[in-house]
Amino acid sequence: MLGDKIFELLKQFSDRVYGNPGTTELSFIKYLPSDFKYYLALQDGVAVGMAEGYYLASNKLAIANLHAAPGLSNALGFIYTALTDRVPLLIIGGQQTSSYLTDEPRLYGDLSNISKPLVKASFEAKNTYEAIRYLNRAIKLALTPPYGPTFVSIPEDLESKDIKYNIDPFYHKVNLCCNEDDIKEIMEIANSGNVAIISGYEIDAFDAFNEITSFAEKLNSPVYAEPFASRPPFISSHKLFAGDLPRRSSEINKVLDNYDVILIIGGSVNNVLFPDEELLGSKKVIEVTYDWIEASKRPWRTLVCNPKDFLVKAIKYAKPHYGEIKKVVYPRNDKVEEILKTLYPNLRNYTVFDEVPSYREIVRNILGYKKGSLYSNRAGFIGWAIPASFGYSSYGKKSLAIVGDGSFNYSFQALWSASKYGGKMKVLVINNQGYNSLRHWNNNINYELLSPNTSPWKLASSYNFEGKEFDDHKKAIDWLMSDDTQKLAEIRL
Ligand SMILES: Cc1ncc(C[n+]2csc(CCOP(=O)(O)OP(=O)(O)O)c2C)c(N)n1
Repeated sequence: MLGDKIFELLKQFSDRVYGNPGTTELSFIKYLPSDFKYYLALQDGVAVGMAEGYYLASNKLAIANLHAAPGLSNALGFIYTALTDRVPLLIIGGQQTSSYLTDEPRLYGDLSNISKPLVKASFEAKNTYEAIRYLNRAIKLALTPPYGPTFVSIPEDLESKDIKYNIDPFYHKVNLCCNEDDIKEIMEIANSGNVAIISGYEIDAFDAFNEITSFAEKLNSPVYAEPFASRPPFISSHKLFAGDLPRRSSEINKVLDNYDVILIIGGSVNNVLFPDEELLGSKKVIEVTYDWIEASKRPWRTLVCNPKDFLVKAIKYAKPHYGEIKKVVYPRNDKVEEILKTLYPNLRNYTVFDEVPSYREIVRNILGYKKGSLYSNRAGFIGWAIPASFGYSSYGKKSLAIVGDGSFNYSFQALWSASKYGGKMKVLVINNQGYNSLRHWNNNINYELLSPNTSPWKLASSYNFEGKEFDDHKKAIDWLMSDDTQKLAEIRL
């Protein structure tokens, strides 16, 4: 049957799928092998967020299952986030019965077109052969850099149809080596002025920490984190680390004012939140990234290749520079700093999923970066951290989601999955009673409107995810981090 063949293919990549099914996915679930796990999420988008967390932990293809038009459309925000975060994610959606699609029955939708702007490719199978071939194609596309989600719609009746098809061992490698002559040319430009390096999330994705450290040391140039870095871009305890670039382009320009050449490696500056002036207008900018889509967004020099390979080959051309290092000045908040300083020595090997919009710079300043230590999303999407954190812990790793009370309310259903399937996941809610990052900008906006006052710990407890509220942050962190059980501590500011 097609259902058996699908799992024969999927087993080459994973042992699990994250989803929320409806009637059109039951025939897919029917063929679930006993050694392949279906992680139930209580909301469609949450399943996609969990799959993203699984990818971050495992570095493997993530698989999600969504329910026809209602489930897919309900999950679009999370799919957009997976696209922006460059997550290799295969989404399988159930479609209505193939012979009646022309009638457009309940649950039917043009799934390919609904998903199209937010995935690398989307397909709908008309028969069993197409289903297996489109799945194979969607997997290859998801795993071709820059990674991203792909979508395959399979009408529910096809799963139980016979198919004669041999699943071959999957082999798909993409080589993104950099050309030596290009590197030489780029490094001549780099050596012509005072260089600042901007380092991005690809350093973590390609595990190029040693390479970027040796390269920066040879150049003797400061390293800044790209704006809204979603994964650790450098080891922040290193003396050349100069901080996270700010949210406004005018402020980024000020920080980088002293440097003539800006070398962006493994990331981009496109993710600036407030584009209030032309970014790096007067500079010689060189961007080295594996992401040709991001590279296309700016007119400056771009080299599209593997940043790790670039660093390995470029180091021999790097000449030392002797400029002053201008460090980023971070925003302050005494209370939040105290909480994070208390947390830091207790973190042990917990990976942080950060979603405290007002305090993100403070989180980074105090907890710092090291390989795989901290994740957030690139899309500016709130509600991502708790599902992603559970997906990460479902792979057997330890995670701590630090979330605002506002962010918590978008996707706390993931705590039900955490409670059902177990794992080592913790949650720290910093409750400032509402949307501080929005209240903060304009005093004329109705404060009440932006201040939903909720009690996340009560919602967590309703799913048997142990939660407690604290005024004293020391007691909160002591309770939260004293063992490896799943817990949520809420601190009211
Ligand atoms: C899915 C989504 N909806 C709405 C927003 C807009 N938004 C950005 S921050 C924010 C408030 C977040 O509140 P909280 O997590 O408590 O953090 P705080 O602003 O208080 O620091 C909102 C609603 C968003 N970024 N993403």
